[in-house]
Amino acid sequence: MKRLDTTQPDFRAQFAALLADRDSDTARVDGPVTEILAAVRARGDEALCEFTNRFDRTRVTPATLRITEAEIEAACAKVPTELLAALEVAATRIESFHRAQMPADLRYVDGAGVTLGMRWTALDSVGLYVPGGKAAYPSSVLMNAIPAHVAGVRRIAMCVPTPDGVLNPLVLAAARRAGVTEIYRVGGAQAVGAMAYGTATIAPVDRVVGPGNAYVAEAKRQVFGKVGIDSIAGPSEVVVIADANNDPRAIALDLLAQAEHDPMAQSILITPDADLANRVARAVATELETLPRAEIARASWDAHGAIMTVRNLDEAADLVNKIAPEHLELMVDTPEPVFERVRHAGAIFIGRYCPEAIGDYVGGPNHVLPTSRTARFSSGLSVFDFIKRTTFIEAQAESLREIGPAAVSLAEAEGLDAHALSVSVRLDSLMHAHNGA
Ligand code: HSO
Ligand code: ZN
Repeated sequence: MKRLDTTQPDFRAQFAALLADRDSDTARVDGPVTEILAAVRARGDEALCEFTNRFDRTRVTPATLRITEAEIEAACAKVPTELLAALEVAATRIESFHRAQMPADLRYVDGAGVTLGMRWTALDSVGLYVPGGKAAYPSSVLMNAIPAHVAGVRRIAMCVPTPDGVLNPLVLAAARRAGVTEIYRVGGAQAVGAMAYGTATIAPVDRVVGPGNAYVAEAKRQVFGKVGIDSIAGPSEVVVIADANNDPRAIALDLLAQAEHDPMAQSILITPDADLANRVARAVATELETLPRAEIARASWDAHGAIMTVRNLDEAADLVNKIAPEHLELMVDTPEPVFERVRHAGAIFIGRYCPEAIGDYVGGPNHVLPTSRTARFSSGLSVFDFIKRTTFIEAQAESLREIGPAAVSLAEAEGLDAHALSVSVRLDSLMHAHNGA
C-alpha cells in the first residue's frame, strides 16, 4: 500500500504513478481466439462441442448442449430456501430500479409544423456469458439478465461453462428468476462465437454481454460489429472518502471487499484525517490475518492499494474526478457537497450505512460498471444496453414548403441532384396545386 499526502511536494508524481499503476498490457490471446471463432463459424455445433469437451473435460453433444428444464428444476431444488429468498430480495430490487430507468419516447410538433420524435425498441435477442468456476457470481447473472428482461428483450440466451460437467445451482436459479430463456453448457471464446454467429443448436443473438476471462474478452472484441457487446471489464476499483467520524474496521473492510475480488483490484482511501488514515492501515493488516481470501486481497492491497491524506473534502472530490473510479463511497458527515462536486464515477454509495457490497447485491442499480478509469466517458450496464432509438419525422405540405427549399440548396451544393429533385418535385407539385386552385 502506498501513502500519499497532497501537502507533500512529490504528491503529483506519486498520484500520476498511482493512476498508471495497472496499465500493464494483458496477455495476448488474439491468435488462438481467431482460430476458435473461425472453427465455430465453419463447423458450428461440432466445433463447439469439441472445444467444450477439451477445455471443460466434459462429454457434451449437440443434443445435450442445452440445459433442460428438468435439470434447471433439479438444480434449483438444491438451493437452500434462505438463499432463494435472498436472491428474490435482490432480483425484486434490481428489477424495480431498472424499470424506473426505462426512458419515455419523444414526440412533438415544432414551429414549422413538423412532427418529430424518437421511439425506443428492445433488441430481439441477447446472449449472456457467465464465467464458470469461482468467478461464477449469481449476482452478476441477475445484473446482466434483469435489465434485458425489463427492456423487453424476448430471447435471453445464456452460456455458462460446466467444468467437469458440474452445474452451479445458484447460477441456474438466478438465471431462471431473471428471465433467461435458454441456457447452454459452453464457455470460453467458443461460447461467444456460437452466440454471435449461431450454430444449429444456438440461434445467433444481437448483442453479447457479460464478464469473462481474457479469451472471452478477446472473443467479444472480435465479434463486435457482427453483434453488439457490452464494455470489456478490467480489474475493478473503489475509492472511499472518509472523515474522522468512522469505524476504522468498517472502512478497512470496504477496501478489502474490493481487494478480495482480484489481485489487480485497486482500493484507495482518501481522508482529511491523518489519525483515521493510520487506524485504517492497521485495521486492514488485522483483517488480512483472518480473511479467507487474504492471499488475493493482500496481493491487491500491497501492490495497488493507497491511503491519501488531503487538506479537505473538496480536494478529495477533485482527486476522484481524476481517478474516475468504478465505485465511490462517501463515508462523511455531510456527503452532499462532495456528491455534487464529483462528476466521474461509475456508482456512488452515500453515507456510512451504505457500503459498496450493498450495491453489489441488493441496492438495485447495476453492479456492472466502467472500470480502469473509463467512467470518464462511459456508464454502467442498464436498460439502455438493451434498447435502441428510432427517430421519425412527419411533414405535411405546409411544412415541406417551409423547410424544403433549404434542403434543395444544400443538396445542390453537395452535387446530389436526386436529393434536390426529390424535394423540389414535391415543392413544384404543391405550387401547381396551389395555382390550380
Ligand atoms: N464488485 C463487483 C461485483 C460483485 N461483487 C459481484 C460481488 N459479486 C463489481 O465490481
Ligand atoms: Zn464486489
